[in-house]
Amino acid sequence: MRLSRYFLPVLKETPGEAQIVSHQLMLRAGLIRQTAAGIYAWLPLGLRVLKKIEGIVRAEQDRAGAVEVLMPTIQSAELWKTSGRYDAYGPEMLRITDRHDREMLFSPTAEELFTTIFAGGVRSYRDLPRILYQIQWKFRDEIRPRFGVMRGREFLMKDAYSFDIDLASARHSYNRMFIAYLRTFAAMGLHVIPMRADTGPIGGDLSHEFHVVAATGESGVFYHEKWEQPRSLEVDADDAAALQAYVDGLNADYAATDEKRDPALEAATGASLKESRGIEVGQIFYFGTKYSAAMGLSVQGPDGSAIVPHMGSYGIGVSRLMGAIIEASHDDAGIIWPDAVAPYRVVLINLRADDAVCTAAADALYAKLEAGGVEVLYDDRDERGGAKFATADLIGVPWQVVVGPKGVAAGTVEVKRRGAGAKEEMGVEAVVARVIS
Ligand code: 5CA
Repeated sequence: MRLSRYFLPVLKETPGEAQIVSHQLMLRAGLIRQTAAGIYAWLPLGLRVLKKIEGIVRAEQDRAGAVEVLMPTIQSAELWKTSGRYDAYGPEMLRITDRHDREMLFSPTAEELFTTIFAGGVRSYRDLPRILYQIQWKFRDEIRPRFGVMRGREFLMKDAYSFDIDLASARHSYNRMFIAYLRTFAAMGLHVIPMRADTGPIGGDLSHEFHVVAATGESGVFYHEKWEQPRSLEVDADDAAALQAYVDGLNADYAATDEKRDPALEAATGASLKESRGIEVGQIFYFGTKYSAAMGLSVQGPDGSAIVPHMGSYGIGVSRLMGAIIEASHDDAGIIWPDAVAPYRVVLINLRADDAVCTAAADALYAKLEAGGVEVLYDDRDERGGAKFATADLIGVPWQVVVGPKGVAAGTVEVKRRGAGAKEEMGVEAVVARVIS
């Protein structure tokens, strides 16, 4: 993509309304714009990152055996009256009246709808277990939307729902999602700690939140210092017993959110206990038959009797993750995207767009990188070098390739890894291999 034809409205000044660095950088780097309190437009660069994050979430859900669907954002109030949550959800639910005075709402989560749709399509215990998921916009009329996409009103969520014949099977589904979550966040370059958590308005008695440790996090978190080391994620998720042992092993090292502090376990953790703040990027719940019973989901068991499936639900804050990744990976000059979620792999800078020879060399390298399947943002604008470097650092693309008149004369370009600092001169032929490696 040529920057001369792109839409990248970067800001020189830090917007006054943004209190935390990720929000400031998302505005400055032209990723998002606020259109109303807690509601954002996704600009081209931000949308690319959102799609990358979504892609990683999707790949790990698919790998865990979950099946993708897409539910509507606008739902009928009837559905929510059936479960009793229409009144219980309170002012966070955005209620809408249509032209026929029918009560509708913008979905803040989707247990009721998934349970109802699933109920309409299964008959027998042989149709279980199943996990369905979607990646869809949600709306919660948060009393205090803040920190940009971290606590928005409209936000993108991956929500999954599991249906199992009994508790043991439901535990296996829960554990599958548990490991899928750890793999998802690791693939984005994030260090995430699973914490024992409260269940809140979703209900149930077993829940974990997944937190990125960051000073700007909204939750207080407490964890064993062992959690500061990365964990091996090698376990066979199809082997229920092995997976349970793996999850039990993780849970043996204390980690809990503020609301779920467990004095006895905490005391046992003793001096090894770390206290910090965390950004909740995901939460998983097991809640038994709460929604299946309410929504009339039952299947025929092996002996012909009716069985009410056990359920869990599993959320990931897809749009919030972008803020969390930036909180975890930036410097004074801007964002440092982990490779897996970077909007482009390379920013190619033509230092002298007014010089025909330099421009011809930069054009040729651009064509070569594109032909090599590399995602390139080509800064072909007629601007000063300093401004181009500042933009490149701000938007945080992992590789910066600089074409200047001196190098062109010598047949070389400059290659720099964002965040690493050191520059390297190399022949044009070597560039593609380097940025792909
Ligand atoms: N039904 C369950 C699981 S699908 C559920 O709604 N869980 S949740 O309430 O924990 O939301 C899932 C994830 O969405 C959270 O972990 C968080 O990362 C993200 N999230 C929740 N509220 C917001 C918000 N206001 N802005 C951005 N992300 C949010």
